[in-house]
Formats: sequence, C-alpha cells, structure tokens
Amino acid sequence: MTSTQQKQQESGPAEEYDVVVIGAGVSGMYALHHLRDKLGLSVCVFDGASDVGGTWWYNRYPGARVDGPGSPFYGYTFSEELFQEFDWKETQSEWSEVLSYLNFVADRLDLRRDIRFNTWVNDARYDEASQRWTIETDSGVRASATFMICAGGALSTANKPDIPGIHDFAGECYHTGHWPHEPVSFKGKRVAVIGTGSSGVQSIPEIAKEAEQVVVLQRTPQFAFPANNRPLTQDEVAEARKTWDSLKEKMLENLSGFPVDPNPERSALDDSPEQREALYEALWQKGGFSFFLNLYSDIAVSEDANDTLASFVRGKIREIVKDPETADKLMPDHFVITKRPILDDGYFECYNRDNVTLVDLREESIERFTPTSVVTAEQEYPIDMLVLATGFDAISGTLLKLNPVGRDGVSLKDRWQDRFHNYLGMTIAGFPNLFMIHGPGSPGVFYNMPLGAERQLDWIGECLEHIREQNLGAMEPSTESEDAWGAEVDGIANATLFPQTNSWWTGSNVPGKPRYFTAYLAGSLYYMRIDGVAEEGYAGFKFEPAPG
Ligand code: NA7
Repeated sequence: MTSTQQKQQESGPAEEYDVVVIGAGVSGMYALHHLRDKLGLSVCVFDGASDVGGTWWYNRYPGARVDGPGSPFYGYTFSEELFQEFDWKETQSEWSEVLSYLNFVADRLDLRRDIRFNTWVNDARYDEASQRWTIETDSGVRASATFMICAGGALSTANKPDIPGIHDFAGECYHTGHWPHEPVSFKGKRVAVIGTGSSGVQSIPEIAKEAEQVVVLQRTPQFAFPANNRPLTQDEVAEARKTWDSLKEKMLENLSGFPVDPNPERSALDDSPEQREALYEALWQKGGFSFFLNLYSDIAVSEDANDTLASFVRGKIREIVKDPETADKLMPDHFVITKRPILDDGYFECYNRDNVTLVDLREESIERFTPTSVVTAEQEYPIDMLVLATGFDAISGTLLKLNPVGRDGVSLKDRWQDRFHNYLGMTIAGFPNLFMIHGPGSPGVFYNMPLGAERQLDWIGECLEHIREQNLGAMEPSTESEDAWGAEVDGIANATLFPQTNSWWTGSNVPGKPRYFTAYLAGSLYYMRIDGVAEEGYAGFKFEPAPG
C-alpha cells in the first residue's frame, strides 16, 4: 500500500480537482482565474492567510511599499478592464493600496469561492499509480489533483536570526514579513531593528518618527536610492489609460517587463566623469526605479563601470549624513546593484536625528539578548521592542518548507541538497506535474513579478492543454535537461558581478543554503526560451500516457 493510500484509509477520501494551487498571492490568484475561467479546469487554491494578497497580506510594516517601478504598472496585464478601472494613487504604492487592488481583482473575478483560506498545506505527495498529487492541510482538508502549482512566493518564509537569548527577550518582537494586523505603537519606546535590506530601510525612518529611541543593528551597509514617491497626477493616469495597448506591448518587449524604451548600449566608461555625474545626478533627483532602467549597460558587468556609480552613491551618503563617523559606518563596500537595489524615503536622513543610533555589527557583534536588552561586544542597549527586518529564506525556502515527496518517495529536500535542480525554472525531475512560479531558475524577482507570473502561467496552461489533448497523464523533465538548464542559468549569471556578492539572491543570507545565483538573469528572453521549448514539442520533457 502506498503512503497516499494509507493516509486515505486513515482520514477519508480527498476532494478531487484537476489542479491544486498553493498560495493566493499575485501568482496564485492569476493561476485560479486562468486555469478555471479560461481553460475550464477544476481548481482549488489553498492559503494559510485569511484573505488574498500573499506578500502584501503579510508585509504590513510601516513604510512597506512597492519598491520596483511602481504603480500603475505593478499589476496584471491580462485584462484591460482591471487596468482601466482601478485607481492607483501613488507612484510607489503602499502595501495597503496594493492589497486593495488585489481585493478588487478577487471580487471582480469571483476568486474567493475557490480559495480555502486559513488552510496551511503541510504535506504533498505524488502517487505514481494514479499520477496524482495529494495534499494534506492543517484544517484536516485533503485534496488530490493531477497538477500542483506551487505559488507560495519567492519572499515569504521568514529568515529569523538564531542569536543567544533572543527567545528570552520579553518585549514586543515582530518580523517585518509577518507584521501584526493590529496597529503597533512605537510611542515612547526604545526599539532595536536588525537588518538594513529593503524592509529595514523602508521601516526605520517611519519607526524613528514615533519611537523614543531607535538602535539600528547593521550587518551590511547598503546602497539606497531615493524613491521620490508622489501622488500620480490625473494626467498621468489618463495618459496611461489612453495608451494602454502600446504600454502593454512595451512591457512585453522590455527586458525587465516595464513600459520603458530600451536603453542604447552605452558603457559608463564611454562618458567623461562630468557626463556621468550629470546623468547620475539627474537620475538621483528623478528617483524611483528609473535609476536602474536608464543606466549604462555595463554597471552590472564591469568592475570599473560599477565603481563609478558606487562612488557617486557613497558621495551622496556623505553629503546627507552629518556625523562623519556614522557616515563611515553606512558606506557600502560591495558592487552596487549586486544586492537588491533599495528605494528609500528619508533613510540616510534619519541618521541625523538625535533618537537614532547606528551599530555596526562588523565592529560590534551581537552577543546575546536579555529579557530587556540587546548586548553587543561593546555595550548593552536596553530596549522595549525588537524589529526583525532580517529578510527571507528566499526563492526556494517556501517550497522546501512544504518538502513535497515525488517519485519513488524521494523528497525535495533530498533532491535539492546541493543545488535547486530544475528545468525552465518551473519543473523538477522526479516531481511530475508539479510547477513552480517564480522559482529558482526563472527570472523571478528580476522581472515585473505580476507580469512574470502571468507569462509563466500562460505557458503552464498551454502545457496542460497539450497533456489533455494528447491524452497524456504525467510530464517531468529529464535530469539531463535540468543540468543543461542549470548550466545556462550559471553561464548568464557568471558573466555578471551578481554572484560575487553575498545576498539573498545567492542564498548566502541563510546558513547552510546552497550558495549560487539562482535566477535566470536574461529577463524577457526567458519567455522566448520557454516558448521555444513548447514549440519543439516540449523538448527536454518526458511524458507518460494517462492511466488505463
Ligand atoms: P533582505 O534584503 O534579505 O535584508 C535582510 C537584512 O537583515 C540584511 O541587512 C541582512 O544583512 C540582515 N540580517 C539577516 N540576518 C541577520 C543576522 N543574523 N544578524 C544581523 N543582520 C542580519 O530582506 P528584506 O526583507 O529587507 O527585503 C527582501 C526583499 O523584499 C527586498 O529585496 C525586496 O525585493 C522586497 P546581510 O545583508 O545579509 O548581511
């Protein structure tokens, strides 16, 4: 008797679907709409949260905003109606506005009737005889489906530091990625923040406005660029609505999935220092993600070109931060943009406040927590609240936490010990009919994420139709095609400076995680590549006929 059959005997029959989707965030929501409403499949989505939104449901910390190229282009493109009818208010929307948008989409597409909220999927197993996945949940619901789509998010499993005494700290303690839904007051409190990635950089200035004292515990100084968030003007919104077709076309053509014209290929070293300075200054003043979309083409590949931008930003930090010692501690020393670029709103400025202290953990490491303080190698800081802005076990962490069990009873943890083996960033040998969205080996966070999810799911939809039309039962890639794909991913990344920096992109933020650059860095070319595979009859995949 297989373990699936055994479980079935123990806890009764499973609900049956064509597709189960894990995660009701941006990707899972589109998966449901596309597969249910467009392809006519029976679909059930599971999510541990009480409503839609994924990342945006969880990340409600003060200052949390879209920090990519912002609204109105952080949204779905498959429906012109959705684009025309939602009123985005700011260029870098706050989490609550993105959540309103996702609620609007869920209402409009009547998604909630097929989503099981407050239901955490804690087991997933493939049965070779029936060619089906069976999932178990913490609410006792069991479901079985031919296909399983893992849309649990690239940034959803919190990375929490294991520091002696941290669990004894008796004050309030929050991780930015699991921020409480009730208001959190910093008034009159001494707050320590660990972490200066996007979440720390966004939240620290907001916390400092209200708290009595803020102690920032910084392990790696970061480059941050002005967000220059502002209200969208009525003219901008009207123009975007009028030119939607051409905007969408641009998004599909653009390497990163945003409606901007491609840059002429130009090295930073082709310009004089004065010309470079003028460009960098203009982009700094403009703010937003335009910095990264309008740069020289070799910033991420040439050390010398990279240094021109890094020096410019270091100069800005020195200009903004009044105390030279604090400015020294804030000087980043990695290649600029090889850690996720951060957009800030008054981050460096907040170190000019009397109530903000910067602790450089490279000089003064954290030794332990007590119930009322954090103790470093230099001194004890009494605190009332601890904010962990310490990021995520990104890209692979959420799927590994589920740890699906595939063919021959092999678990994903076993399969992914040394590397996140996959083909096309969506499929895994030994795990038939399982698809990942924004997983390792895909462009993921290097592409406009809602659009990227749409494009991956459109591809998956066509693949499911192919399987249905050909009366096939299961598909999975060969290990040879995984190896070739891995070499392609590595080849693209290794031509850049990205793998040289420790970051969550390389997995180096989580102890013991395989350290390599997992994203397919060629942006939109990825979608041409996967379309090519489909056109060649799904080259690199093995198919099995449907069961008798
Ligand atoms: P990030 O970008 O991973 O930042 C986490 C921060 O926490 C970063 O400064 C880390 O330092 C720091 N960190 C992590 N663990 C520790 C320990 N143990 N001790 C001290 N400091 C630590 O996560 P975010 O949530 O800010 O942003 C994630 C993404 O969300 C972001 O890139 C956007 O795409 C949206 P490190 O740099 O690793 O030395």
